[in-house]
Amino acid sequence: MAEAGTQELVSFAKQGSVGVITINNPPVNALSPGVPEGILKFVKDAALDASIKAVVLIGGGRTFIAGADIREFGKMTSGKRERLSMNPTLATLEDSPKPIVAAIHGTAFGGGLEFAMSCQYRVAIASAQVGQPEVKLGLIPGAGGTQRLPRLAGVAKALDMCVGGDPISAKDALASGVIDSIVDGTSGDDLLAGAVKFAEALTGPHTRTRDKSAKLSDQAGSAAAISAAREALKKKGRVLIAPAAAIDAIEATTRKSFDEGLKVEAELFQKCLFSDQSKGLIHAFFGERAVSKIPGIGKDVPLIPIKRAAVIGAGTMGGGIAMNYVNAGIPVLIKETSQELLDKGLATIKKNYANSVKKGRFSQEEMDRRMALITPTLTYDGFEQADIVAEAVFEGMELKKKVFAELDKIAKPTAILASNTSTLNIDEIASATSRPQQVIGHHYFSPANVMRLLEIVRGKASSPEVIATSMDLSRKLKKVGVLVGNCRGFVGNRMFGPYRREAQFLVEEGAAVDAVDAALYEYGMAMGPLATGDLAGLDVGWRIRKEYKHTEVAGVRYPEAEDRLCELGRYGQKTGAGWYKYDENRQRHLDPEVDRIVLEVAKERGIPRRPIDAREIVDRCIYALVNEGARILEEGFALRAVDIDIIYLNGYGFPAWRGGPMWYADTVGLKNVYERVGEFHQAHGYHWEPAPLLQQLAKEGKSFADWDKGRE
Ligand code: 3H9
Repeated sequence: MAEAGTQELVSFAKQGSVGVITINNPPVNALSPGVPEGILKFVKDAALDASIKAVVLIGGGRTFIAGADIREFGKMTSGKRERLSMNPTLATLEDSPKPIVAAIHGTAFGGGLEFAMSCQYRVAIASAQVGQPEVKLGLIPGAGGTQRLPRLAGVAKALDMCVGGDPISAKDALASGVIDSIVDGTSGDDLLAGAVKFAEALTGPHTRTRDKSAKLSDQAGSAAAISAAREALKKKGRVLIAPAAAIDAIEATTRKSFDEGLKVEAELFQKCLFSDQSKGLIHAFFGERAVSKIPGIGKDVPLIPIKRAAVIGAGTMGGGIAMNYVNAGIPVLIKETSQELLDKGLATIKKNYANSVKKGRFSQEEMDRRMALITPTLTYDGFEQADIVAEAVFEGMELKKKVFAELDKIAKPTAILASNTSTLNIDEIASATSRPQQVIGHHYFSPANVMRLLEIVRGKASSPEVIATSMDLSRKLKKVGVLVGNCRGFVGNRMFGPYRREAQFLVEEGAAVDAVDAALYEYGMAMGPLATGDLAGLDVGWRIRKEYKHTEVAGVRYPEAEDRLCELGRYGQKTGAGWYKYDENRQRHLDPEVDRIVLEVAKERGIPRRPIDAREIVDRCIYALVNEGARILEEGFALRAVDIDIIYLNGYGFPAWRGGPMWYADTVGLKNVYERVGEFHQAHGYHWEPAPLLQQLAKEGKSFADWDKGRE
């Protein structure tokens, strides 16, 4: 969003006695420099114009203001731009002698809602949404939102919106007092007509939101709502700055005057803005959008229309993939090898949908509609009509090649043939067909209907149309699609190998199983690496290790204990035991049998046992990710470091506020990371050979973000 002249960013017109201020800052009318100034100028002009009775503030294009210009925050924290408070501007709007009506379509988010709340009235079309999502960027509202929203909607509602960060509908906004009216119609023109009519009808004195109540201490239930919000945060057990700051700022409305409350908000906003958490979350926000941009594949590449899909395999993955298509309204054929497996797969899908109905996510009619989009089959009949076929059979090269050879005979020439392999070579799979340009990897993460990540694996022949359509489809399926290269384990699992290897080595060297998991949980991972292994099934990795046994380097240390667990049938949660043992409620407990196995391995292999602290546990596991990530980058299997981050945030439970492993390494400083990797190399040898790119960037005093910039 480039800085432009006030005239271009904000314009003014008159409709009878109503002045209309329009913001023209596509795509989302963010409050970039020039926008607040433009609005202020026209509000002041209107105040002096005797022919104007009231003002409408509206967004041009598809939305009202979607918030502050997030790109500006980085400039502020790096000292490139001064942070100017928006409060004097908003006070002028609120003090306007002519009533201002904010006319909302699309989204009034963050600073956008704060602008709207400073107007005397707010109207919206029914499809509009309003929200204070700042917390998702590690921030709190910074232009009076924490002080005005509770005065309009009450403390409890303001807590919901500012601490949770989710938007609310126009209907909800009307019911809770955030807006004053819903205008008929669906378009921006309908909104403008309705808002002008609303403005023309205004008479009498108008209250300012900030005057609605001096203090809110008298409001029923506010104290209880505040302590409930604090309790709920405590239960989450994570130390996130922004949600706690949002509660503190809202609490100020119950103890202080509006102006004093604004000061509290400003201090807390500043603290959040300069936090690493906010920087990590903002990196994640832009990263999610950056991954959709593929060098060499522009908007001119034609997309293959996806109207019908087919899935081979009705197991856990196949069923989840079919649900994704159906949820996006795409009819799907689902094929199995026996009626029994087909029935089982369908029953699981039905159960998942029934759970959603039970939880009130959608109605029974909606579930029936979705189920009707699924056609179970034991044959390839109808596959010739599918625009995409997703293969989700057992992970084995011979079987996959057989399936692709069959598909080659049946599928239409333009169909995308997508394999859900998590490790196998896409080019080899494609070689079973006469059309490798149509073949691509669509690697979903379990449960496939829930996890947001979709690794899109580009084979050497995958066509630009197939890649562009896959990226576009990922959005339609509400996934974050990240394009990766065809190496063993692709990006996510290739890095996960060294991460889990270190966790196992640490146990063999003396760390307790639960100490390893606790250290990484405390770091912010959704779950520790050993517990994650138990959840995913230890046999999966064991099978892969056996398949690749021939690639092991003689004399190089191998994580032995997990193989022993598997040999004993301890595959994790599904067998009631793995690194932990599990009770009937799937609660995990430490198991002395595991300690015995680990000690046996350490003794046999001559591994010295020693106390290991949480810092070493975290550094060993996280830097193993970073070192492998650096290799992947250099070898070109990920387009950018941020792509790796987005994979880890959406598929591996990496904490969003740390921005992803590569961003985290940047925050530590690559020089420091490189030195630590060097220490581990000295102590543990082979596995810790520093990645050349890590070494190079560390020596040049650069970051992974610098590497990405060099590739823009
Ligand atoms: C705030 O307001 C703090 C205040 O309290 C205090 C100070 C006043 N800034 O998501 P899309 C870009 S904090 C800059 O693909 P959609 C985005 O990067 C802010 N850029 O579209 C993308 O660029 P590109 C509170 C922004 O239709 C393009 O716009 N507000 C901003 O799927 C299209 O975005 C928020 O947190 C922005 N604020 O979704 C809202 N927003 O094309 C954040 C978007 O180059 N934004 N861009 O990749 C959103 O949630 C979604 O973008 C939105 C549209 C729902 C608005």
